[in-house]
Amino acid sequence: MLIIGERLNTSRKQFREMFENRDQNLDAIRALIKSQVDAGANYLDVNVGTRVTTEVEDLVWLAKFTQETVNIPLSIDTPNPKAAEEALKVHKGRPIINSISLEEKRYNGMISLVKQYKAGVIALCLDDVGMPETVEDKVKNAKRLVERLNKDGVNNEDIYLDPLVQPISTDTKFALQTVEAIKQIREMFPDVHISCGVSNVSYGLPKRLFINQAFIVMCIAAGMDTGIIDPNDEVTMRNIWATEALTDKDPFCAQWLELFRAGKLGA
Ligand code: THG
Repeated sequence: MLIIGERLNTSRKQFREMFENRDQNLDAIRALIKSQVDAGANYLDVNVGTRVTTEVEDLVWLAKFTQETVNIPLSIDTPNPKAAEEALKVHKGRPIINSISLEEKRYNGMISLVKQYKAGVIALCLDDVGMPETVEDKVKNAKRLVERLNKDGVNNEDIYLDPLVQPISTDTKFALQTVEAIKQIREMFPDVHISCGVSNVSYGLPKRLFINQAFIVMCIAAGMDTGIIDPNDEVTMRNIWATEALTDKDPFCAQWLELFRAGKLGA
């Protein structure tokens, strides 16, 4: 599974406070970056969306600082093509642009960047009509996205379809609908990536982590291969590895055995 670390996001109180006084918190921010990579993140998501008036310069700062600290690429998380463009200018390696959608303005603003930087792109199953309300809508939007991106020269291996995880505190059918959408999208497109912001599912509930830890198992079993998650949660990571072994994604259980030998499965 491709792990995108979610913790560099100013919608999280802890990071927002660090970021507001970043000159006094460089060591703490560095530690937050490094700990995610040490825990197994392959990409780090960078999101300063709450900083509306300074988003462009703040995203550039965070992208630069992160890549001076660790040697992995970023998931550049913004709906704003200008912010994405400036962050891409300072980015090293193969970025993921998070995200494009079927919203006309967003699609047109982002697609030229995807092509110019040969980036991976997270594609939200969303159009100008709004959030998809049914499994059928999610899958229909996924199909439209793949067709349109292919037509614009983007290969399936660079597309990360995001069926959009909504909180079960709003409607307890939401988790199952996402899982069903993942299943159907996986059947339709065996070689496209499917990515979810798993932690969204528990928004508004206490003890969110327990819900996230269970949900990620369901998503992987349905065919998700990329997750925007908290890699510093050991149970989440263990659940990912265990589910990969259980779903034939870990030939000969070699990864599981290697993690055991390296002492990464705990006591
Ligand atoms: N799809 C895509 N991108 C995304 C999302 C998605 N980016 C943002 C988000 N959803 C994924 N990232 C997060 C980051 C943090 C939390 C949830 C999703 C989160 N964090 C705190 C926590 O750990 O409990 C909340 C409390 C706090 O610290 O303030 O909930 O779906 N493409």
